[in-house]
Amino acid sequence: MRTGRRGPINLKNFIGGKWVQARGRIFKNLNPADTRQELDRFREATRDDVEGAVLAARTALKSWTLKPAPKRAEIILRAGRMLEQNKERLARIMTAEMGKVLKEARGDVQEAVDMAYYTAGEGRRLDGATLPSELPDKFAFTIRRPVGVAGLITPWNFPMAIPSWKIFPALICGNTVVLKPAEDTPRSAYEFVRILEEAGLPAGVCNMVLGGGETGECLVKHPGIDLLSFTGSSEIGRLVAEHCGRTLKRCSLEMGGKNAQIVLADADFDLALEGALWGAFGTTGQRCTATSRVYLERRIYAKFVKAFVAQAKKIKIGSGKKPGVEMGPLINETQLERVHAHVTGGLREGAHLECGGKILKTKALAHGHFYAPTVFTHTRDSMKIIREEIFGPVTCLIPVEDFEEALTRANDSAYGLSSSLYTRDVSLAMRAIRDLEAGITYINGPTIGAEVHLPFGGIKNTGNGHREAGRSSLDIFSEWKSVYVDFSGRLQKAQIDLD
Ligand code: UN1
Repeated sequence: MRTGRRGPINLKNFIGGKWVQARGRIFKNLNPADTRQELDRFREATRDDVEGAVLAARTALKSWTLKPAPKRAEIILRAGRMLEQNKERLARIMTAEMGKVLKEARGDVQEAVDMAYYTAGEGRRLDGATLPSELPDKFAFTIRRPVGVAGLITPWNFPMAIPSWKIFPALICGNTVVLKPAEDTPRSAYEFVRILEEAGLPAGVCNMVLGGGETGECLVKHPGIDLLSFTGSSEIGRLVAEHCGRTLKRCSLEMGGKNAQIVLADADFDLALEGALWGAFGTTGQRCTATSRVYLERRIYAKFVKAFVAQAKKIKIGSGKKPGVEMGPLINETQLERVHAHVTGGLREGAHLECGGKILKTKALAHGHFYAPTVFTHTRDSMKIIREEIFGPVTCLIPVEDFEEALTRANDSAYGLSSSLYTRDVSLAMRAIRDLEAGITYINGPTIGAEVHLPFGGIKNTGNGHREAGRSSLDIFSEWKSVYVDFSGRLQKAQIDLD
């Protein structure tokens, strides 16, 4: 993404049901596999543009809230069908602007379809609880109320799936929203919002402002926003949380990961190998759930390193559109430089580079942000490549004596998103399920691959106690109200009238 001066502006903001041009700088949407190809242009939303979007969302709030949830669900269901019907087209758009291989882009769209269908079902549920009262002739129950206007800030690595985790639950609960998608993937967001519009979402219920960090900051700080849901780095997440702490806005954060896969000697070796490769290099390592540490029981360590490195070297790299390509580019130059800086830092700290560690500049790849699959061994736990999120195709293979050591070292992290154990030992699998400090644990599966009907999120620096997707997402986007109905006809005093 660059700023520039000329060219037609084809992407606009969506405010109050209208596509309107923003007033800020011009941004270009470039193909990360070949940056000579400009895909789109848009103007960054300014403070005034954000103001308009929040106002539109606030204006639409009352009637949307009063619309029965099953009716809100009908629109979400229609949007799900349209996403499904357009899956191939949307996946191609996504691959072009984001770089992930087509198969994965289809998966990303599918995740949004799944989320739409799952959430539409909630339209006829959205249940509270009916509870006994301690007093006679008194009824007690709970209902969900919307929070209000939700600001949604989404990243570029899952340009449809992650917006769907936020938009659909927010809408089903009766909130209105302002979406600020990542500036690197504006087109996917544009297509998503257009589908919502065509599915019949009333004007102002979902608004979109395009732009970078400044637009995001305007949204976060706008007093008309009641709730912020953010997915991105822990660094920015902390700033969002600080502001929300001061202003008492609700905020749900989904941030980084430093996910570990443990492989015990009794595991199915080939299965664990395949899982680790997919976890480390799928989406070019640009997943918060990516496998960046692999703890291997010493008995299988050498064999695993040899096989893993051999496979990593064979990964076919190129444009995600090309059949047979297994790994696409990184999203932009900043990320490319960042990943490379992590790798050179690792080398400086004394880690051993088994393969990769370089920006790829062959003739075919010269115009994209391609990085070689990178494997480190001989690391120390204090190294930055072991401690910090890299968000690229870089992983570390680490020998351990046994399960106990693997568990301790896997847990020795500031993050706690995903985790995995490969073993045939049921008791150790149960120990891992209980003791791995993470929001997600896979047994005999890689650290990536979450399904939409289960809670998604993590502990420590990964999150702030909320879970997206699943039923738990409803708790982000609704407030509980407790209701007491007294039909005794007299004043009854809880905790005082004991007989
Ligand atoms: C992310 O890692 O950034 O579990 C989101 C997965 C996907 C979502 C990942 N369903 O890998």
